[in-house]
Formats: sequence, C-alpha cells, structure tokens
Amino acid sequence: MSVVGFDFGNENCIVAVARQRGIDVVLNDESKRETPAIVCFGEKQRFIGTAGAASSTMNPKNSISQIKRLIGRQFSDPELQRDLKSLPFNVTEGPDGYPLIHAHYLGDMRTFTPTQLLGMLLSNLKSIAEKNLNAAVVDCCIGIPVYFTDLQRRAVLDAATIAGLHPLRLIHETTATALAYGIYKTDLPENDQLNVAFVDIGHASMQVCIAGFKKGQLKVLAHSFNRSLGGRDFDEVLFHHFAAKFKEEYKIDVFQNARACTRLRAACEKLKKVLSANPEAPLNIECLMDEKDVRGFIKREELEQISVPILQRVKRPLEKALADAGLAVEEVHMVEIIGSASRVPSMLKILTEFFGKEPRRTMNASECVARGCALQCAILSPTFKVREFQVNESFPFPISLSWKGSAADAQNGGAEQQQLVFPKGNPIPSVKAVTFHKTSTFGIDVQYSDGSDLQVPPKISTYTIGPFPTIRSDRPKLKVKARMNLHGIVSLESATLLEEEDVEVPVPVSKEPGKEDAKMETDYAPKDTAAPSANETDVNMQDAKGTADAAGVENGVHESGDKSSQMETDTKIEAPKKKVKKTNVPVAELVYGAMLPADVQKAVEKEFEMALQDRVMEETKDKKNAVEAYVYDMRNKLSDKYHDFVTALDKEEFITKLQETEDWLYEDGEDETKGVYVAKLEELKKQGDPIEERYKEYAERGSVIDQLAYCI
Ligand code: ATP
Ligand code: MG
Ligand code: K
Repeated sequence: MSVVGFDFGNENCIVAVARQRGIDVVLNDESKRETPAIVCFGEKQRFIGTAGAASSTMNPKNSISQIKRLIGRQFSDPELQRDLKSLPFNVTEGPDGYPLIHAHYLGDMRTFTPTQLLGMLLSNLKSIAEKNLNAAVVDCCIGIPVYFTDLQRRAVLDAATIAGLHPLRLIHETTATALAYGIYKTDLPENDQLNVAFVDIGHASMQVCIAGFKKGQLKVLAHSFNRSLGGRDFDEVLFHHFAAKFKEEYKIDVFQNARACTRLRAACEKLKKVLSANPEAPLNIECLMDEKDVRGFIKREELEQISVPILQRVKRPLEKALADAGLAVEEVHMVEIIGSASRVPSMLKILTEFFGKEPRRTMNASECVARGCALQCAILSPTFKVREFQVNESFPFPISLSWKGSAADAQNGGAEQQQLVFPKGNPIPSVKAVTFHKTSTFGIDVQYSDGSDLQVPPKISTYTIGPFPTIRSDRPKLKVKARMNLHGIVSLESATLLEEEDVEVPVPVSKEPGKEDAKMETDYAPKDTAAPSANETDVNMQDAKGTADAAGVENGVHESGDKSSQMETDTKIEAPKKKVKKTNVPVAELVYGAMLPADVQKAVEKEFEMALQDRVMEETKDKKNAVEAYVYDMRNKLSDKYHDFVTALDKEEFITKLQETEDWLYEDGEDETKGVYVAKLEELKKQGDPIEERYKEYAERGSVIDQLAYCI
C-alpha cells in the first residue's frame, strides 16, 4: 500500500513518499521537485502541472490557476470576488451559487467546478507518485490550510475521490510541519514542554501554529491565520506601483490590456524575489504594450515603504496565536518560518521584533508540508512502522448545534436554541453525544458559532431527525451522536431513542459498578484516531435547564462502533432494574454546497474520460514520433549498414517512400489519429523488415563465427 503526502498550494504542489529508509520528495516528469498548480485546456487535451505552466503563457484564458482559492467558496464571497479580479480566466456564478470556470476545451466552451479542477491537479500528483513508486497510489494524506471550512474540506475529499485517491487524513499544513519538525527530534524534554511557533507565509495566506513538544508527542496549542495575506500582496503593490509609473512615463495603461497585465504581474513577482537577496533591482519588459519597451527600477527600501499596509497586518495573527495558546511571548522557545514568501526580508524583521528572537529556518520551507503529510500517512498506514509520535491536533473554530424549541415548552415556544458542541481548540477527532427530549421529527443545524473568524455563512448543514417510532414511555431521551472526524469535518451520524421500559427485568451491570450511565458515553473504542488520547479531555456535561427539550452534551469520546450492544451482552445479572430500550431514529443529512454522491460519481466518470483523452493524445504523439523516427533511422541505415542487404532498385523505391512519408507528416498527416500512425509505421515496416532481417541474420552469423574463433 502506498504511503504518500501531497501539499497542493496556490502556486506549487509537492509530492512526498515514504520509503523504508525515510521520506523522499519525488521528482515530476521534468525532474522538478515543485509542480505548478495549473490546469491548461487545449484543443485536443489537457496539460496539467509542468506541462500546464509551459502552455499557460500562450493560452492564458484557458489556463486555470489559484484553484486552492476557488474551492468550496460561494461565488458571492467577497474574498473570492477580490481574487477573481487578478485572474485571467472567466468565472461565473453557477445555479447553485458556487463558481463555474469557463475554458475552451476540445473545440467547445465548457465549464468546470473548482472541485473538478482540484481533482485534475490531484490526479496529476498521483501519477507523479505512481511513476516514482512504480505502484498504484490510493492511500495518502493531503495538507490543507487550517482555515479551510467544513465545505472546503469536503470539497478536497471529493476532489480526491475524483482523482482516485483515498485520503487517510486531511491534515492542517502547519500541523504537518510541526510533525515533520518533532518526529526526528531526539532531544525533546520528558517533562517540560518545548513551545515552538510555526509561521507559514505562502502565496496568498498566512498561518500560525504554536505547538508544545514533549518526548514522543506534540500538542497543538493554538492556530491562527489571515486568509488574505501572503507573497502575492507584494506582487500586487509592485504591480500598481509600476502600472502608475508606466502610465506617467510611457503613456500606457496596462489595465486596458490583459496580456500586458499578466506580463507585468509576472515581472513584479520576479522583481520581488530579486529584492529578497539584493538591495535594489531593475525591471525591464520588452514590448509591454503599444510596442513600447519599458524600464523601471526600485530599491528594497521603497518596496518596504509601499508595503507598510501589508506588513501592518502580520502582527494580528501572531498576537492571536499567543493569546489562544495562553503563552507569554518569552514562553515561545523557538520560531520556525516556512512558506516561500517568508523570504521577504521585511517579513523576517517583523517576526524577529515580535518574538524578540530571530526566527529559524531549520525546516525545508517549501517541502516540509508534503513531508509531514507523508509522515502522517505512514503513521496511519499499516504498512509502515513509525517511531511512536502522537499528534494532538486542535480544531480552529467553535461549532454549535441549533434547533427549534418545542411548542410544548411555554417559555421557549418555537424559539431557536443553541448549544456549543465543539468549542474552539477541541481535539480532532472527537465524538460527542448530545441529549434531546424530543418525540417527533425535528431539524438540527450544524453551524459555526460566533467568533469563528470565518467570514462565511455560519450554517454548515441541516439534519432532519425522524420519523420517530411510537413512544411508549414517559420522558424518553434522544441521544444524537456528533462526530468531528480526522479531517475536521463535522456530521451528525446517528440518533438513538432511549426509553425506560416498565417491565422490571434484570439489567446489565458493567464491570465498573456505579458507572453504567456514563459508560455508554465514554467506553468507546478508537477507530479513526491517530492519537487516541486526544479525546479523553474536554468532558463537558451541560445539562438541560429542566425544560422540555433542552440538550446536554456529554463528553468528548471515541468511536462507539457497536460497543453499546456489546455492553449488554457482557453482563452478570445482579439486581432488578428498569430496562432501557434503544431504537435508532433515521438521520437525513443536507450539507450546504456539497456535492451529492451521485454527482461525485459522475465527476469520477468525466475525469476518467478526460484522462483517457489525454492519454490517447499522448500516445498519438508517441506514435507520430515513432513514424518520424523510423523514417530518419531507416534512411540513414539504408545508405550505411543496410547497404549490402538491399537491391539498388528496392532501395530507391524505399527511399522515395520514406520521403513521401516525411512530407505527409508535415502536411496531410500532421494531425491524424493514433491508428493512422500505427498503420503508417506498419506499412513502412513491411518494406523495411526484410532488409533488417537479412542484416540481422548476417550479423548473428558473424558473431557465432567470432565466438568460434575465440574458442579455438
Ligand atoms: P499557499 O501557501 O498560499 O497555498 P503556496 O504554498 O503555493 O501557496 P509558497 O510556495 O509557500 O506558496 O510561496 C509562494 C510565494 O512565495 C509566492 O508569492 C512567491 O512569489 C514567493 N516567493 C518565492 N520565493 C521568494 C523569494 N526568494 N523572495 C520572496 N518571495 C518569494
Ligand atoms: Mg503553502
Ligand atoms: K503505521
């Protein structure tokens, strides 16, 4: 089984694999460690990754990039709207309120969802891993930003399904980094805690994670982020700076010309990188617009001045992380910076000032996320034995359930009630049982509580619980099980009606006397947890206010499996007591904006078709190349080593035929199907093979004679 980690960025993706001797970042077809996150649509096929980047300058309108920014967001999302302004391709609002990307592909204008596009990127990354491992890749871990919403996490999983991948875990990028940092450290303290802040400044966003390390484990103390603060902001200020300058000096308005915009932006990104290593740098672009060559120049100091508004925003996520971790700045023992935009010197200055110490770059800034993902995959996979290391992850948003109070409750008649179920910082994964006093069908919303820092509609999903069976007892309880799975996705997975029956029967007594009631909540066996102990904390029993249908949350607990029924068989008869009858009540799920399973299946088939088309086109190219290669090779050999094995007449005829084929390849035969090239090669071989045979026979005989001569 494969053990693979994927880091898909806005700009670049990295693939890491676990081998017996450790984790390796693998090379793509172009022998690069980084693969551009681009899908380029062509007339006959798609070009993904490095191939996509190569065709993107020629075909900007059909080259789709920044897919990570688009995924799982509503079209009306102001952040998405801002992002769209600088993208060269066409995006519109779909009937469901989510973006659709338009591209010219196979002779038609077509639309794709961001999830489909991420599926394409992932299937390209999957094939990079497969080529390196020489084996099928299915199991994997994928890094995601800590700020990804429930919907974005689901979208990544759907994209993975489309690509034929099965993520064992979606892991927060900064946590993957912390894992890659800690697992190799042999000097972690047994009792004290080493607190390390990881700051990731990527292309579009910034993430901070403070983790506490002890021997054999890490605990995430806080996560914070700014979703729109990264390297591209520097590109943008440089872009506006030079756009204004060129308007004044050269009387050209790049905003009037999409191609000029793209070229100036690209030049500004390069300029920014040059300024990271040099105090000043020139910017020259030939024929930018109206046949004018432009020349510019900027000092690093000047970049720092015009980027003050960006730099001012860096401090807040740092302060938040510290506050959430409950640490004073001196208690952070080390600061590690990652993400390539952390190379901007003024960023480093701010971080140094804030933490009162120089941040370190022990980690490979561009590869640590993928490496951490591969490590996490190895930990979760049965095929690898990994050094004991626990990852105690924490969820960055508070999540509540809300429902309508029943009319029977006079005070709360029909009013909305809310219960915080997974507070901010809740361990991942986690299961909680929530008790309701409901007896007929009702709805529960899962939503972000206030203060989630997410500017998205709070509602995640709605569950309909019911219909209920005929109720026979007085005050039945309904236990609803809410799960936050290993990916950080929340769902309600079951509802059980508990009724005390009148008949007095002997009851099960658990092995721990006096704990029968709590047992059902706590005695869950871990299933999907990487860190079983992550869940044992955070017991939060909030009882009903005595009203008709208030809820209580019981405990952060593990997977139940079928433990509860098992519990009843595992008993001794000791005392008569009322028996509790359990009945499952149906739970129907509606997740806002998520793909339906049938649609995912359709997308899988579509991806399969498109991949087949790509493969056919690649093979067609190969077959065409084979014809061309045969022509050149045969022509050379006919006038060289095959010379004595063909009559002059046959040779002349064959050479004419080869010439005709060459001409055909550049004219009528330039754009043929794979079958035509295969047939053409066969046709040529019919003439060439006998010559080749005769030559081979002779050569072999010669070598036999040589051998004999040698023996004698
Ligand atoms: P994200 O983290 O937003 O998902 P990503 O992981 O693709 O995106 P990175 O590869 O970490 O992002 O960083 C890319 C950014 O780093 C780009 O904006 C790029 O211009 C910038 N960058 C790369 N090298 C340098 C450098 N030497 N100096 C300054 N900035 C750089
Ligand atoms: Mg990144
Ligand atoms: K393992």
